[in-house]
Amino acid sequence: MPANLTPQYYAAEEAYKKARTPEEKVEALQNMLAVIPKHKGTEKLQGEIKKKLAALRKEGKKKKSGKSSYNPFYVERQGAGQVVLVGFPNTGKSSLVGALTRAKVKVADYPFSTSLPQAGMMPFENVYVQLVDTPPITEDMVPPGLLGTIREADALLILIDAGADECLEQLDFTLKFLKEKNVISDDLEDNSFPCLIAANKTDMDSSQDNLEIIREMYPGLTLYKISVVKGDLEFLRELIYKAVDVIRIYSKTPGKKPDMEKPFTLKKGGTILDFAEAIHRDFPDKLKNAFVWGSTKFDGQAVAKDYELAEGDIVELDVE
Ligand SMILES: Nc1nc2c(ncn2[C@@H]2O[C@H](COP(=O)(O)OP(=O)(O)O)[C@@H](O)[C@H]2O)c(=O)[nH]1
Ligand SMILES: [Mg+2]
Repeated sequence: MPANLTPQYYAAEEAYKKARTPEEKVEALQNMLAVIPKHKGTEKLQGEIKKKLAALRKEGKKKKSGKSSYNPFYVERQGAGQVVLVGFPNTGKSSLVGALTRAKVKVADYPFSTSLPQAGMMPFENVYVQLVDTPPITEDMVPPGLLGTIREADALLILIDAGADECLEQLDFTLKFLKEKNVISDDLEDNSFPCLIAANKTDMDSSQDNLEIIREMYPGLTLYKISVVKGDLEFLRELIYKAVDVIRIYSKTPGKKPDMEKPFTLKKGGTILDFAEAIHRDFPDKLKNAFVWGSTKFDGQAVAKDYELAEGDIVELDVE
């Protein structure tokens, strides 16, 4: 798919090339991410930019040992992917993160009880997805720093309160904000940045009427109805896992059975080289041969380094 990059993007890329200090580079890369058109054709490029950002941050952290530039809105990625929750006060973000993970989040019936992002790991089958609870947004205030957290995510989960009178306004504003900041594109379905939208508190009586209004105003919008209080959240767990868009790859040591319990996860489209790097950063250079069970025609077939892996593949790497 063509990337169809815009002049704004090329300008941002130019600024990156000119950047000298790590800080300038981080800023330039963030800018590139902000203006890059969000669709399937640029997915790979977006991934590369995120990788560079992560590497720079790692470097920065090592040098400063976390002293001067600690950013509480930066949440280090863990597990198969990172999904950031976004929503108004009291929509149930913390409750949901608490229900899906073992994180000790603060749930309260007063607004702004969450002041900084907080991560928890959500189990799904044999992998974990990182969920990030966040401080709320409102028409009057979006916490400074939150946009950075949002941009770093692999996917977003927008939460609205189906029991609240201003349920529709919550959805309107949240989408408007994310579109204005170029996080999501107008066509929600055609987004390289998966964005789930869920309406919580459907156990409340008022929720039916509120959701009916949303259906009228947003025909065709995929809105998942949940109630953290009632539970039944398994389907959401799966949707969240699917949103991070990864494949699971199982590693096999020569002469041994593969480890089917702890898969490595790669972004969809990941290759043998990406897998090698996921195991150890020296591996890509040391890699001699690779064999695949699963997506290949034959079991244990030798493949090239740019071979694109598929969900469930078992891979044996032969390194120097
Ligand atoms: N009725 C109902 N109340 C809920 C539900 N989920 C959360 N709450 C309540 O809504 C309030 C705000 O929840 P919280 O998770 O702190 O919201 P946050 O501000 O978005 O993090 C708390 O009193 C929760 O107990 C739900 O599904 N139904
Ligand atoms: Mg909260």
